Amino acid sequence: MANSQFDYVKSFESMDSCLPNCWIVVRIDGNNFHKFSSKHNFKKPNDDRALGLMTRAARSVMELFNDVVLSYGQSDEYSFVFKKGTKTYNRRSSKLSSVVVSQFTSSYVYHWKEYFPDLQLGYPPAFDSRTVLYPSDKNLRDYLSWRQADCELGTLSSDKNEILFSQFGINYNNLPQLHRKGTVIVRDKVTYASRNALRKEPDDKRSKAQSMLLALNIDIIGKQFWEGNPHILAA
Ligand code: DGT
Ligand code: MG
Ligand code: MG
Ligand code: MG
Ligand code: MG
Repeated sequence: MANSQFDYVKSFESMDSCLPNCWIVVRIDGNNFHKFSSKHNFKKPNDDRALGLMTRAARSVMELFNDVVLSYGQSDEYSFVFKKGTKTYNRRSSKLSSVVVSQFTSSYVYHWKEYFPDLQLGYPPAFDSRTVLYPSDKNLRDYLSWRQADCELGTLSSDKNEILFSQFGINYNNLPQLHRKGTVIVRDKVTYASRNALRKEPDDKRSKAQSMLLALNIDIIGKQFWEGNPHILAA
């Protein structure tokens, strides 16, 4: 073989498979969105167009990866939870985090015009990503609680609250749930195929097994959400 004398360099690539039987979370976060949000005049502290675009990009990731059982987003970040037993890319950490963030970023740019019809994208945005493993359901729930508490804290933080009170006279308790709770996307048990059958519509290009995606602005810290959706942790 012509290349055999060079083949050995392949062994320098490190194997980075995620530990078996752990929840795999890939979190993406806007790179220097302090600058990006002011360059594009995002409304402070929450811009509904920007949040909508983030959720649109997250949906695109969940359409690509059926093994993502839940995603949670707020501000310039989104976390994607792969089921414990996922075999996607042989659980290779860098492959998972890089394809997730690449799909997310291209989708963010691709759909920009739908959310900002009157504003041209000023420069190409970037997102970072990391893979984190959580061995127990409690660890995973605590992780997601941490992110949602960060959302509430961020919206509540003294200077932002000051702005809200002094400039707009609005109370935190009256803010939309989107701003207070962030967005959780889950898969409904109704699949596209069965919905289409119900509506007597032909199947579209989406895979028959693919479930409907529901974006919710609700509390995921308390047990109500988890008890109402036991299939998520059972995945
Ligand atoms: P990083 O992540 O270390 O590259 O730096 P940043 O600047 O992205 O910092 P980060 O991720 O800790 O904080 C998110 C920034 O994005 C923060 O400056 C506020 C801004 N941002 C996110 N969502 C909105 C929004 O809806 N409206 C406005 N005005 N700003 C937002
Ligand atoms: Mg950061
Ligand atoms: Mg950021
Ligand atoms: Mg952030
Ligand atoms: Mg290749």
